[in-house]
Amino acid sequence: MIAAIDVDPQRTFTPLCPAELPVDDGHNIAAALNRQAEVATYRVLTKDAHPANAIWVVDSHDKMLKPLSHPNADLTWVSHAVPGTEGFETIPGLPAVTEYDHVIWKGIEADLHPYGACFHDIREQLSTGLIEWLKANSVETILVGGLATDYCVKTTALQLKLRGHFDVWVNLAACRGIAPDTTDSACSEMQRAGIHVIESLEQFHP
Ligand code: VGL
Repeated sequence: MIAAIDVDPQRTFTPLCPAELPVDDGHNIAAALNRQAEVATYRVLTKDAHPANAIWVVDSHDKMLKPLSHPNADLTWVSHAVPGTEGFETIPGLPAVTEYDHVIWKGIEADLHPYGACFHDIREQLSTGLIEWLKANSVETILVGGLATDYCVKTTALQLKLRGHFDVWVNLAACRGIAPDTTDSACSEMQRAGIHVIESLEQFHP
């Protein structure tokens, strides 16, 4: 079986929420995500779901990306993806959340800031159940898209490959990255791990 995973396609990571973590053009991936879901049996949604008072929150963008010495929060970020706010909602053009086969919320506790959707913690001890759900549904091949390529997409794809041992395809047409240099190195890192990084769905040959 094939699963398509929409990684954090939330308004917080788009120019629709400039005070949060806007990724250039992040609001324009819905069509590509919908197309990749058409070739899959299952469609999964993952969402960042953070409390506003999380321990890694700073009050301005220039205080971001500072290292933290906490086992489960490596960097500072401005508040983002708080349930009940616009930033938490999915981008326009995606199906209603109830149309997905499975939905994962991550980073719910104030002292957690995971990037990957397979574990609640960056030490990868506390499963979100995503790998288990995919295996229980006989999924072997996974198409990944979402936001952002260089953080949550990369980490989710690596976890699916290295911890889940799935055949993983990252569809760049359905992703946008925060910065060009970290996006390029994310693609290399994923390829080194045996993940297929493809420009568009035309290159998907499972
Ligand atoms: C993300 C930075 C901080 C992401 C999440 O979804 O890629 N990036 N939190």
